[in-house]
Amino acid sequence: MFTNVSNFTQGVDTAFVVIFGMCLVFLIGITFFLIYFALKYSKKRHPKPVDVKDNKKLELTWIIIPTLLVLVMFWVGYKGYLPSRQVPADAINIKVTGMMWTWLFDYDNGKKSTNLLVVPIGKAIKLNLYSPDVLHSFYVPAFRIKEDVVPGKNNWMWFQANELGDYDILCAEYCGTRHSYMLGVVRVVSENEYIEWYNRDESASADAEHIGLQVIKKNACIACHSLDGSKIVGPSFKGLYGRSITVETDGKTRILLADDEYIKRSIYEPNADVVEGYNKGLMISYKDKLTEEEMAEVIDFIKSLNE
Ligand code: HEC
Ligand SMILES: [Cu+2]
Repeated sequence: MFTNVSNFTQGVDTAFVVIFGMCLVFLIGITFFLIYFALKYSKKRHPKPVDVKDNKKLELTWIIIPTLLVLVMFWVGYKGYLPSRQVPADAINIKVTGMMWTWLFDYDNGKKSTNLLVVPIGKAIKLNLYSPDVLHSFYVPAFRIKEDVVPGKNNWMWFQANELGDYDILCAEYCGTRHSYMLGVVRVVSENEYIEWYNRDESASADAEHIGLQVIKKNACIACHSLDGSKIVGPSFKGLYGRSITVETDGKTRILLADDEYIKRSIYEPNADVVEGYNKGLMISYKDKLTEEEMAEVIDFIKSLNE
């Protein structure tokens, strides 16, 4: 509480403590008087109760005091909230895609990151939020920030981190079976470290890894597809190539051979042929996300899992 981890922590914590404090005072006060009056004015001690009617003073008191208290709550809440809608003009823009069940971050130089948001300390960061599938909510508890990620609606949020370190990202909107695994990290680094990271070409440094695997990781396919044969949300990539797959096409069952064409169509039009035993509509189309070259690498990688 009352840390300075982000520029919003103090405003939000103040509102929380003020409202919580008022509630606590009322909880204790009301409970106390409830018991006290129940005993003091019991039928035994007061066989003939007085009927209080039209007491203007009393009525005004219980209207004015609670109204003032509610206004105080509103005021501290408003003061804590307002800055979150006033983003500085020099903020760094980062595109955030919340999808089942991964966070993707796109920087404006083309740099991509999956489940890891790297930001420089002391700089305003504006996050432009998108969802290609269902409702999600981008939530960093330590920063006291949370905003819904809604398909078709371009929400945004901003923050400035004031302390170095790693902070959890959660999804705060129930979005399907693996919602609770939709985790990420905000990494706050020094400005130099940030620039170094921002300009580093990951694909060159990780050349030991198959490019197809890099594409699969970057696009977070592994949130739903395993590489070791185990079934997660979708079928495993292991042993897929060359197998006969039972699919459902427009309500009819048929058997297809998993060749290049099949895999390509599964990725570009996932709902055309749905693999038997799996749910339709979970996988989005990657038509505008994977280039032809990336597609070829993915197919090559899936093939290599058979060796
Ligand atoms: C949200 C979960 C999810 C994500 C993310 C996802 N998929 Fe899928 N995928 C599925 C499901 C479920 C199926 C099976 C139903 C169907 O055919 O649509 C499937 C089917 C497939 C198939 C056909 C598999 C088979 O056994 O016939 C391929 C190939 C595939 N996905 C590739 C990918 C690639 C490549 C990515 C990343 C670019 C990806 N998927 C991302 C859920 C997902
Ligand atoms: Cu989610």
